Amino acid sequence: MSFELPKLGYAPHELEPHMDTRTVEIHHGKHHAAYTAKLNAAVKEYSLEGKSIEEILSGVSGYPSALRNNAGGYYNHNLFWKVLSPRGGGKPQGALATAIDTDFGSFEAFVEKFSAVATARFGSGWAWCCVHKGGKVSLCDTPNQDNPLMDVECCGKPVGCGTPILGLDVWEHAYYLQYQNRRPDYIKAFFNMIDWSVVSELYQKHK
Ligand code: MN3
Repeated sequence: MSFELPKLGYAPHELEPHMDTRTVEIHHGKHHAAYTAKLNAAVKEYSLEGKSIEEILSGVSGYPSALRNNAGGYYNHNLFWKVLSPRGGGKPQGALATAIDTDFGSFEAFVEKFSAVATARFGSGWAWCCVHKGGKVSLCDTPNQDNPLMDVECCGKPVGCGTPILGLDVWEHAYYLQYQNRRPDYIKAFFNMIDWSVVSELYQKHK
């Protein structure tokens, strides 16, 4: 039993014009696929067969960086593709919308703060919106393929940044072909692809 590269819920060209076909093909078919293959090799090497990806992430600090980088790369990209949709955009509804209004003031303020976090992440990494037990939502960012589920520092804390419900890949491989160095344009485009019904489901599941 090994981890599988999840199929996309859309054809690569369907995220146009927000994300170009070639970027989706390379990002999913090469980068994400490579993280998946290397994760499976690390799982075998460290005898972690049968553990869920969440279990592996919660203990990565005890293993060499090959496990941290590839378990993170696998989980992070799974979430990334899952929350995108050709029918994305708009705003969240229901309990998630209420939580965002409570914790950020408004959806517009949330978008502004998330974009600022994603823009400020130096070099390669991720910007996250996470949910906490009780329903609060918060933002954080991590370097490389780290994420808030790992038992490594996030936001200066050892644990406690919550469970990701939305993740934005700000590695250059995620946007360079289409946007070159214009990361802020890519971040704007991201909000035109988010399927808020999927993010809401994750919110309900993990709050
Ligand atoms: Mn990536």
